[in-house]
Amino acid sequence: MIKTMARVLLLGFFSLALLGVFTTSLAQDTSPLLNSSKLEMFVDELLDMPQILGFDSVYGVPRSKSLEIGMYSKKWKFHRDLPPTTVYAYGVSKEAATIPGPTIRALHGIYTNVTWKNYLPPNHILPWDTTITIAEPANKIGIPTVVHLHGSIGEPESDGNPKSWFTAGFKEKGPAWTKETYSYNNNQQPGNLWYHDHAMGLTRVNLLAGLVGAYHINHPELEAPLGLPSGVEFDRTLIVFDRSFRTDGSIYMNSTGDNPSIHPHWQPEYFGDTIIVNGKAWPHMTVRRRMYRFRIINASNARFFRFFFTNGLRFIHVGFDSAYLNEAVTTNEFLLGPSEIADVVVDFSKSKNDSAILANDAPYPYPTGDPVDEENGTVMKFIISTHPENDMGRTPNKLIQYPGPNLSSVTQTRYITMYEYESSTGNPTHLYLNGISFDSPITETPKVGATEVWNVINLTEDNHPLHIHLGLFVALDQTALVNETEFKNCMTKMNDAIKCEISKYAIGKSVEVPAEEKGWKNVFKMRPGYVTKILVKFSFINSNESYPFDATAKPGYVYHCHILDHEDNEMMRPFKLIK
Ligand SMILES: [Cu+2]
Repeated sequence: MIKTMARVLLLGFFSLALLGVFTTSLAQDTSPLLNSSKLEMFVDELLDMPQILGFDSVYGVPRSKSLEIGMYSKKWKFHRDLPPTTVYAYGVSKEAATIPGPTIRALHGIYTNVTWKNYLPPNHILPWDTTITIAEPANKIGIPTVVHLHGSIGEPESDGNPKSWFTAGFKEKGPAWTKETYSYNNNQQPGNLWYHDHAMGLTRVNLLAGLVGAYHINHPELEAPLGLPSGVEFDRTLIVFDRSFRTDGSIYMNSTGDNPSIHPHWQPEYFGDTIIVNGKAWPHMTVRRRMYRFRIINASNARFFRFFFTNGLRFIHVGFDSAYLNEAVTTNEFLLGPSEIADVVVDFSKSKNDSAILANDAPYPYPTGDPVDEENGTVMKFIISTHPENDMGRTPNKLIQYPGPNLSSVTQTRYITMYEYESSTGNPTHLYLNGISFDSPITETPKVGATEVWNVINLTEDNHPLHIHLGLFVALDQTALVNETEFKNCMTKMNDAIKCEISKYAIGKSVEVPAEEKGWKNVFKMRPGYVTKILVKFSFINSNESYPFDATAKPGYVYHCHILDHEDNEMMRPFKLIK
């Protein structure tokens, strides 16, 4: 809701730039803002990121593999007409590093070990705000980083705890530091994951700088019979995010903050006016008149996308986040919050035209913010071959069957309340889960193997995509609060949903979970003014095996809002598994 103010500031800055107050010859941080409408759309071709296998083959037998992936500062061209941008990129070498990073293709049941190496310079390209809790090297030199594999069911030591950060050469380490080489067991269900930075209080700037990449866990015996479009040509990963730039190509982040007397740099939500897919602004892709599979990752800080095709092409959903759906679901549009992953099949043979634009109409902030415009409402263009094809691809109705949510196995019910706090001027100062900071003692201690119900009460005005590490969950229902102000007043005083008689208030309108989001997820979009009931499982969904690691080990796990600006300003809590 603070968006409007940010925009006023931004426009003010831009008009100053037009008046010639700033020129490109000045230092990078004073170059004028780029008006993104000056960039021609669809001039760059969609990139396919480099692929790295997460396993070796010895005489045809798969074996675990050890990878070394670095984080490098380098120049990246986001658009033909934009000067090269300084970014931070993942790659096996500086030359090979890309935005997004390489796609890692792991094999179900085969370990992938990754040594994530920080080669970043002493100082960040974007401003830090030391008034929020951040990873801070003792001598203030070096950029703290730590990699989280989003969607992974893995050991705590390799989970990328926000306080397990390290700087270049592992010189400085955070208080929850574990080890140099992370180990991913890949025993979970096949599906889509992504890796990204997770350093305390710096996640938003480290991702804005480019530290994101895709990771798939493949299970050929289960997936091949589905007959989905496959191979590098027809199975594509699209990593989508928004960015703003200055005319010199540098990434622009409002560095004055909305509440500068409290937080000189932090702002409640970052929004960019240029939409980037696989490292290119509004790219185009030439496709054949047949089916393609797209694994679409929303790697934005705060932007929700409601995707649709301008020519009416539809999406056949086969998975969401890190798991296949039981059955395919066809939609004309769908909403993808920050960090969510849609796995869809698009049949271009159904197109009546020879091009299709993938568009977005989600207001920002979601759901009550500004409407999109031409720039942030356009994602990319598909140019469809006119030659008819005999496409043998299909999308079966039945996909992979996992046991559904079993309420009778629930051993614990928790209430998780989302709060936003404002300054006297009405600007957000910070956000908390359950009214307590990240460093407050742990309150959530699920048992290994347990099934729990979490009732997530959103007392803010924004939709928050809640992400739980390790666990998978099913969204059961979404019920509006009645007399929300009365309930909120009680919660502000008591911070206890039971004492505030939640059952008297959670009786409003019930909103059905969208069909494509009814499967097992690791993120769910929590509606403002609603209680969302989720069933969380701290075990595999694809087998009855127990975790092949000690889930109770240090440094534990976290759950948080995946709007990175919220996560960085304390909308995140640790949790620890117990035996
Ligand atoms: Cu949030």
